[in-house]
Amino acid sequence: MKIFENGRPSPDHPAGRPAGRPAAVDLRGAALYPGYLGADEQGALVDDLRGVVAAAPLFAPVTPWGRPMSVRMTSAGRYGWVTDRRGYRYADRHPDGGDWPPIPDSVLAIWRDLVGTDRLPDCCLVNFYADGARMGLHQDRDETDFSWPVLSVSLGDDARFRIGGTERGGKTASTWLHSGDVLILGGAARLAYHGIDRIAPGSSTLLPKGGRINLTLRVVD
Ligand SMILES: O=C(O)CCC(=O)C(=O)O
Ligand SMILES: [Mn+2]
Repeated sequence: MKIFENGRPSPDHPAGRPAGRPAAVDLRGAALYPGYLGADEQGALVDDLRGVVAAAPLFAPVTPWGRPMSVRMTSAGRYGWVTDRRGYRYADRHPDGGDWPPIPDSVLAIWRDLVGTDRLPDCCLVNFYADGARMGLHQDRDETDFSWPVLSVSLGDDARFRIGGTERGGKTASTWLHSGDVLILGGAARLAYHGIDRIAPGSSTLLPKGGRINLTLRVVD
């Protein structure tokens, strides 16, 4: 069943009407669920992510052109997304050689709720934004099947999210993502250019030392 029709979640799909949750707002074809996760759910996710980071430590990625990225990252799942001089890719091991830990059930529950149970994500990319970190406009296009959406979860400090169309250099729109917001890039927006301009330090108390965590769930192959 299609998740999106005309750029909006289909009313026949769970993503169109999550039970007892806020409805989606259309953000240039992406579906934004403001305040999707309550405070307790956000706290439980952070606890589970501590376990992920203990098993697969955050690392400092470098672009294929040798530029350090300002976020630190790790992954959970069958694959992790990595970048270094060899390029952007999914890898079945952490750069240190260890296994990626499983995706916590608290994270998978969000996917089940909004995308369904036909297929679960293979990768949960974890990005950590300290003060000053950002992410340039890019497409998520290292996956095999773009009919599966990318589901993104924001935790901690607010972030200025920018989204354009499927061509580089087109018009963009931006909005603040807050802790607990969930965003789905699917349908016509699956290959939309998007990025994070900046975070707002101190805007959330969820993470004791501040900063922002973003999770993106992806079906890889
Ligand atoms: O931090 C975000 O909200 C977006 C992250 C992102 O686009 C990515 O990891 O590909
Ligand atoms: Mn992305």
